[in-house]
Amino acid sequence: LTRSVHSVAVVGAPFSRGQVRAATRADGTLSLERCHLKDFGDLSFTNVPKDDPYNNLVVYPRSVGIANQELAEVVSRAVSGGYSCVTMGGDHSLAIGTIIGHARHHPDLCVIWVDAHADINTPLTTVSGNIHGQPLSFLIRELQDKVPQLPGFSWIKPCLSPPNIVYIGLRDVEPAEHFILKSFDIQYFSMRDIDRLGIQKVMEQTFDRLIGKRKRPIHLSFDIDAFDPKLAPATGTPVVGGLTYREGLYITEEIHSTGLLSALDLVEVNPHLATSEEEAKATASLAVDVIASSFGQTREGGHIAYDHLPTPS
Ligand code: B3U
Ligand code: MN
Ligand code: MN
Repeated sequence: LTRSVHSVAVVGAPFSRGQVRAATRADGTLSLERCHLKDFGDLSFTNVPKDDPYNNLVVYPRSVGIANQELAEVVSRAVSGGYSCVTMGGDHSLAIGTIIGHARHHPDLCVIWVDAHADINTPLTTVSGNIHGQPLSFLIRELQDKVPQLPGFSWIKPCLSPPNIVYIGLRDVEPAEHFILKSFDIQYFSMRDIDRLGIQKVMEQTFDRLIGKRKRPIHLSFDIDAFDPKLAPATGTPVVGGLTYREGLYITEEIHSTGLLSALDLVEVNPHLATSEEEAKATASLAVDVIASSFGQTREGGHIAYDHLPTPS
């Protein structure tokens, strides 16, 4: 009954310049059953002085650029070392670095993006100016003739194509983002789709699309704001009507059972935005549940703690 031990690298990326409000690493210690954990520590990002907005709008481009360049190095080192790589954010702009770093070793990876938001604005369509609303625009090859080069972004090599991305949980998509999803035929399951199909069909169709024809490594980019704000209040841009706890964990349980999870981002947990200690704790422990479940913790219990029953003497 014993399962093979999984090697998991944990990277802290307490990075907040992709959005205006600060974000921090989901706190608390992480321990995973059946996993050998290697802590790569918290990255200390380079401070970029005079990081003026691009176009008077897109904030901290150089800081975001260089932080992601460093993060990509660490993730690619972890993945080439045989680890599955967990990155704890930090805001969602860090997915630029984790996905590029992951793709250096696994160019054929696919992405499951669990989020209330599509995070696919270009620097020319963004309204907020925050780069955490734009990471996918820098990663999709087919979009590059619509994406200007930001200062600090020259190292970036887009590594994704529309058929290799599926979104789950969308419910706050801007008009330009919707146009991109439709014109590039990017698959998404909005909250409405989840209501109609149920989370089980959603996962079936997700895997049909991404790994139906060919097995490939999965990059799960999980924004905690995909959950309903009642469950995950400590986040920067909560949106009503999100995933239930059960839907969220079903997603990660199914991803675990493919055996293909190779990197995971857990982002947008921000204890500073909680209005009470309980809110901060609830959000952080939800994040830990998502990670544990992605690496094999099941709701029906473990299979390793007991391998025989005590006999009466
Ligand atoms: N779409 C908006 C809001 C947003 C995106 N991601 C988050 N918020 N977390 C934007 O800023 O581009
Ligand atoms: Mn996001
Ligand atoms: Mn989001």
